[in-house]
Amino acid sequence: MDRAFPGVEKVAYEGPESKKPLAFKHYNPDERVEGKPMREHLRFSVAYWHSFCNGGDDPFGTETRQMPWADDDPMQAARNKVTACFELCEKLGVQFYCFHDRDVAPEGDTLAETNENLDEIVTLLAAEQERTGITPLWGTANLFANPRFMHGAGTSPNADVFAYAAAQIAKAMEVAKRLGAQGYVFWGGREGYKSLLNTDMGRELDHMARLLHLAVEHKHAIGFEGQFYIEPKPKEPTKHQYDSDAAACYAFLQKYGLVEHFKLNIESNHATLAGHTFQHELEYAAANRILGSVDANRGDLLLGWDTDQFPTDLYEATRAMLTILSAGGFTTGGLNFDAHVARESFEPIDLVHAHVGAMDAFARGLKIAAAIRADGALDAFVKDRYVSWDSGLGAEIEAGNKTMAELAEYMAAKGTPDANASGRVEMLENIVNAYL
Ligand code: XLS
Ligand code: NI
Ligand code: NI
Repeated sequence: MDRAFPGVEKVAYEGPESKKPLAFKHYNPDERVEGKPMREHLRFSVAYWHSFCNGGDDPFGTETRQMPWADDDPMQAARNKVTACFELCEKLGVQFYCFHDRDVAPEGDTLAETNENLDEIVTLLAAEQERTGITPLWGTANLFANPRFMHGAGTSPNADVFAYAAAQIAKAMEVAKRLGAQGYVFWGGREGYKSLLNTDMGRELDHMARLLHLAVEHKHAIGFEGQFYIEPKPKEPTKHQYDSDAAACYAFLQKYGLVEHFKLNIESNHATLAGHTFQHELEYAAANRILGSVDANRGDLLLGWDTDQFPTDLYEATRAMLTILSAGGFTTGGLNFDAHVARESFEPIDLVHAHVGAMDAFARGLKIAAAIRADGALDAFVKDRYVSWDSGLGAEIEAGNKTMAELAEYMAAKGTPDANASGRVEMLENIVNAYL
């Protein structure tokens, strides 16, 4: 195959003054922020499915994208996608990629044939990894596209489909191990319902938990050391998905004794579909110590579906990086661009523009967030807001040293509480704007 992105050079950092479209104005991989190079903070990843599989079709029209890696023979197309993916990652200077089993290799007539196809392509991926040093941020199994998963995978009423899903996860996890993936994602694409009239919700949730327990056991059995993540999403394709948001995932993990084995992969567009902001989901995960990784994209608040646009909103990127930095940054996780180009952006070079802009947006968000933190512009205010809890009565309550009767007695004697202080919402918004 000819090179997938002809004429595109390795994208270089040129600084904020550069007017060159395919240059980084802010992402300078070696520049240190809070004591660590930007590349280690951001840990960018290319999403195989959107970049190399999604041709731009929608319910009203067919594929538009020019995909030089396409071929009538699906296995040849799969081979071509491998080189295209590594060419893109190298030209962008991205260290990671993410994929579903079915993104990289087509299904055969039987599970055995399917696994053979996968093994052939994984050998090519391993060789490209060896050549470039690029590795998977995470792998996953596609348990939603094939019609066999019409009723769900782990939550299917058909036990054989559950078994098929288990077989697919086992294989995908072995592939993740072989390729040295840093993690493995569970996104419950069809783990939900269309109608409660035909659904035994309690039983489905128990089955989902069983599948995840089996995955944990298998992980230990094969010695895969990557981090497990659940990716919350409330709807689409189903009417309701059980992993609807970070709080629902956390409740599920706690109920079934799975918390220690999982973190969350928070996706920006899924947060807004759940009626939350991206930062809310990140904060909730961080507050409960289950923030693991991020699918960095952007929705359209006027539309009610997962538009998966490339993230270019500086406010959003800044807010996200504030939470990620204060949570201590990524360890196994990173920023995976779970995003596709617009249907009308059909040339291969559009994919490069899209990634360059998204990487720059997060680099800028990182620098702005670090500057806000360096000045203590928000932290000091927040800390001070809770000062009544640092000593005296507040500290006693926090320590569990006061009964409700004692508090009633205290307030009866005092009569009225100490005066409240202003929340200064607008002042804080103005402070953040001053850094942008
Ligand atoms: C779909 C999800 C999916 C996961 C991986 O909405 O974002 O792409 O990231 O299965
Ligand atoms: Ni995603
Ligand atoms: Ni999504």
